[in-house]
Amino acid sequence: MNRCLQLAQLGAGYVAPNPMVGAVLLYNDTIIGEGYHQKYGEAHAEVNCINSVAEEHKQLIPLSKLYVSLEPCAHYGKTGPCAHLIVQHKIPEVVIACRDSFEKVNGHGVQHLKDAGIKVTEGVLEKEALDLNKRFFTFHEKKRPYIILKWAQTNDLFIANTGFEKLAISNEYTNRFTHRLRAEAAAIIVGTNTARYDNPSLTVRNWPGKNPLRIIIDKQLSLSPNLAFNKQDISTVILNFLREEHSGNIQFFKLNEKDSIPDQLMKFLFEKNINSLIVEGGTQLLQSFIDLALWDEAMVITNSKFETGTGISAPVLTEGKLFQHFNILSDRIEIFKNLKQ
Ligand code: AOF
Ligand code: ZN
Repeated sequence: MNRCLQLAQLGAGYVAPNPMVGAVLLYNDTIIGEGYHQKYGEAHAEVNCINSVAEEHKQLIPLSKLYVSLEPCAHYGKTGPCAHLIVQHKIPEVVIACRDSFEKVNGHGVQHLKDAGIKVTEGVLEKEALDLNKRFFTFHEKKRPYIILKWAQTNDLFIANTGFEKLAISNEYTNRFTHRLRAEAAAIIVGTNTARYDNPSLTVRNWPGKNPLRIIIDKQLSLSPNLAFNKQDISTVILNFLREEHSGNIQFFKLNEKDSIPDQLMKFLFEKNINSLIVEGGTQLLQSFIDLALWDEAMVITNSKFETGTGISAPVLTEGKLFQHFNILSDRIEIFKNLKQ
């Protein structure tokens, strides 16, 4: 199952909104096939695993055990049902890490296998498998994307200078790490001041992978057309009070004035099948998510060798359990999880 999880991760950044899934076929103690879900809309892990078995080993398939990091699907989506494929290949035993909470699959995959007389074992490395696909599970179970808050702060807890000028706080190695986080996210959002003064591109540059959908809050459409986000050919959505337009690279989503912006945003992202969101700043936007307890994970980067004495204060996390921490040179990276979610 560890090998399944390793394989699954090779799909990171390429399969969303689908989950990352890995599968391994074992004859006695020898792996005779392995595969993973490589790209959204293409073959599932089980299909690639079975197809990888060498010609001379094909007769061993009905004598082998299939390990898969997610319950095999039972529905006709962009591909056929994996549970049916397993039955057709007469695989006698299947070991699964966790169930698929997508409502068309949830439990039906396991039931289909059991009905065909296949021995099914569930829950092997379940915690790890649930964590690997935290974005997918949150989306299906909470009907909203997995939300990661991310910011970098000086050792004296500022995120920008008083005049909002750009502050390079984290080092280039940390930036590779955060760009990897971007490559694995479906969308990224910043507030108006951050777009205006920090002028971020919000692209993936220091790591291979796809750019997330960029979302900018600009209620009165007051941001300059010369800002970086207006200049590239990358899907972008401007949340605003004035205009609705759904064609081209830069689209406009009109907010209403009565519901909260985070609530409207969650609904919009769910409808667009966006299963993860990074909130990158500034303080005001981050704090509004914190105050609503509307977040799953927070990545806080503190450069211990950098102090400004004054500036725009960093957000303050009121809840959250420290889940992981490590240093990259003088940057301390802390990852908190919101246990209230
Ligand atoms: C599996 N193995 O490798 C994956 C599964 O549109 P489709 O046909 O690609 O189906 C997508 C759904 O299938 C997705 O929402 C999830 O429930 C499941 N993903 N299932 O058996 C896989 N990626
Ligand atoms: Zn499948």
